[in-house]
Amino acid sequence: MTGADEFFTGVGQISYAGPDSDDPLTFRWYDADRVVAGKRMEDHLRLAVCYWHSFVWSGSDVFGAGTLDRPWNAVGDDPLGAARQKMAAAFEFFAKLGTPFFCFHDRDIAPDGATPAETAARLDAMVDEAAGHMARTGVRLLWGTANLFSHPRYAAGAATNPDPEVFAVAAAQVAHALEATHALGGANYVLWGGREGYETLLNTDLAREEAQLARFIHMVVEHKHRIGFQGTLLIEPKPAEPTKHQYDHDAATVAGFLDRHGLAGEVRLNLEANHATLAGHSFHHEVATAAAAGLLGSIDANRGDAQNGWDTDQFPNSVEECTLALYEILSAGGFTTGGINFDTKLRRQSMARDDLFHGHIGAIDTVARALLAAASLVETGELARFRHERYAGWDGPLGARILDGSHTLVDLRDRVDEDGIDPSPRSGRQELLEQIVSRHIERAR
Ligand code: XUL
Ligand code: CO
Repeated sequence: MTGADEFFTGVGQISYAGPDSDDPLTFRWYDADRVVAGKRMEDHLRLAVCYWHSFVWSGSDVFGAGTLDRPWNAVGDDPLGAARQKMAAAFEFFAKLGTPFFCFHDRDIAPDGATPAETAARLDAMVDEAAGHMARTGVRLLWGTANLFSHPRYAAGAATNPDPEVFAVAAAQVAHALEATHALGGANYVLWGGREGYETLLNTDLAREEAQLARFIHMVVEHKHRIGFQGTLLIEPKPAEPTKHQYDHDAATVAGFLDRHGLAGEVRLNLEANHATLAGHSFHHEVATAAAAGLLGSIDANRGDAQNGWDTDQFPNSVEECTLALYEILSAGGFTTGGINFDTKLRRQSMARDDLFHGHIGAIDTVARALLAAASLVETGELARFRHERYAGWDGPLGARILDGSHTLVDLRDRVDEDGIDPSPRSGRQELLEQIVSRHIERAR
């Protein structure tokens, strides 16, 4: 792409140049075609760029106006023309970066119209536009979603709103966004409960709101099957922000919700690193919890700021944090429909257009290096072997009889008395295991 319609002038195709490269516009670790543990790096990581932070956000915050150089955001009196311009910029970026996927909210790609019919027509027009760009560039859709949190009607939630008419509008919006995702061959559809929560319990009926949310998700499941969408439905947990309390608090909370409402098997999880830390967990904890519950779906990679208590959505830069998450993902068999979406935004002072490249390249190299370390941890089996041996007693006759229900408390009392069972504590070896992880990170090449 050259000429007047090129937005990222001065940046060409980003390519792999190896760990010794000093050029910030090259990959040092991400080598898409390199085979790691039996699969191409690109197919393991399934990287996606998010539309909203990268192309919609102007750099505004609660204290000030937009700062970022984003010429495609100049709307003028032609909102659909501006949306097309923004999409051209987005696909130029995806193609130059070489990431195989992108993710979007309905309102990211098509602005609200004056009437529901105009809003729907705009989305349809922009879905057609996206299909053209996707065919031209080969970029695919990791997931689509609906923005059920920006419009004032959703101030008190969408599905959990006290007004059933708001529920109805949200349902109509999700039906359309799911169809748009299906039309674009999306691999997943995400439900992030933006304002499904409360500001104060004084005006909130928790039991009703949970029942409404469950009904909503059932309707989405039903619509998915009706239209033949083959992708995975994913709920994205977050504990708070924008609401004081969000119902999809963390992986364990959503797992309980899905079980209570007969939704297990229909919905999995999209886990975001910064949401994990806001919930008081490590990202490792959230990924391992989802894997243990069989709910691993996809990842929103980013990082928070240890000194700030809000969702800063910074680009990930900790190889260790990403190695631990990827270790759990690889141990669970790797991504199926999921992948790694960079739900990341620049700092407000990173105003230049090419800063978008710097942020993404650094993040991509971080997860690529983490993949090498995680794959080598899986391959040598050091952690798995230790864990296996730690629980070996449960594969013996005593453990088996406890778990299969044949031993009662009284049986166990008798056995302890008669056999003189007197176990001695064994080391959990945490520091040794931490050394193993460090060694694999240091040697990953
Ligand atoms: C908000 C967030 C969203 C979802 C999609 O914290 O992570 O961008 O990923 O709605
Ligand atoms: Co997210």
